[in-house]
Amino acid sequence: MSSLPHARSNHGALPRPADREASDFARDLLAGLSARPKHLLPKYFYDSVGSNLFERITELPEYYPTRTETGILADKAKAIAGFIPSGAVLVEFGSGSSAKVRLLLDKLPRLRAYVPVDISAEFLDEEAARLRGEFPALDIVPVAADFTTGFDLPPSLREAPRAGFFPGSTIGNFEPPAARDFLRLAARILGSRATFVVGVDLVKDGRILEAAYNDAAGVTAEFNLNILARANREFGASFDLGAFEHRAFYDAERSRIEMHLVSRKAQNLRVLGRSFAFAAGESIHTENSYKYTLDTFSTLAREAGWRSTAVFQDEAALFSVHVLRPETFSVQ
Ligand code: SAH
Ligand code: AVI
Repeated sequence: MSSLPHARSNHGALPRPADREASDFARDLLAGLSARPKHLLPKYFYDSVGSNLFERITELPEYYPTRTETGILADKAKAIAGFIPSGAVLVEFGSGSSAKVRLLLDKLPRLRAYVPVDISAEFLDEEAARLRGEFPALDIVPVAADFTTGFDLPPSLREAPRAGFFPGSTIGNFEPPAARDFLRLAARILGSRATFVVGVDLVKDGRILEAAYNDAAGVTAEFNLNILARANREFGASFDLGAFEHRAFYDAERSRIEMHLVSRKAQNLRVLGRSFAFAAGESIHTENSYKYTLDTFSTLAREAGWRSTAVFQDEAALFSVHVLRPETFSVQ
């Protein structure tokens, strides 16, 4: 596993995560715009602007996942917390505003530490500072990292038992093979006696799904377009945001929402010294959001070495929260 620096005050030879992130974005942007079909990785939505836009999405009436998962966690917090041993380090993958973990923290007074991991470094720091104000006795150790590449826990925390939290159905933004790879990596990070709590959005009527990704207020469109706005901000790219249209639709066969940015006209653009041609109607595929059933997710987890030991869902079966344990876990 490669290791990433945890501190953002790194004055040594290694690039700071923010610098590394910017150069990864440049490389992947050029590769994605050169590919056919054009595509970008959804992790690049999340600079500070993107993280704030995502927070607005979570409040939209059409975007049921956040309030539904929050409802499940609020109802089942005690039962879920019961799987996490006292003295554990709780690692959250893609923590964003750390809103949902508060429900678990309230029930876990004896945690060794909370480690929010997120690629959106500035937003992560702000949210960690806010959380410290609310949980002054808790050791909060933010790690700015890409959770797909692995990271080390600070040495002082390496001996404690570990639990993972991965809410929001961010697992759905991976292709299924990449989701398996991520789950295997999480197993290595969390160890053989881990508990891993994963929020997974469920397959449902396509109309509910399409409404969730095509909100009337246009916030999801702004979130999608932010990936181009970010390239303009960071690299002086020349994307005219008005010349691209947000499109999101459900592919029932693949059980996924696809998000695209569709060029409204034929256009040529310069990005980092290179020129890219777009035909009218040509799209950049920016995100997939896979939806699972309880069984398809349990199977995926099993293929990555995890067993779903408990699963909770809301009454309308919109969303699920799985409690995973390593297949080899045995109660001692
Ligand atoms: N967990 C929150 C936020 C979900 S949004 C919730 O349930 O509401 C997805 C979060 O994952 C964002 O905060 C984003 O910055 C982070 N993220 C996305 N890809 C990532 C990656 N590869 N590595 C680390 N963080 C990532
Ligand atoms: C973070 N992730 C699970 C969100 C999702 O629903 O796939 C991102 C998102 N994209 C559009 N709206 C929200």
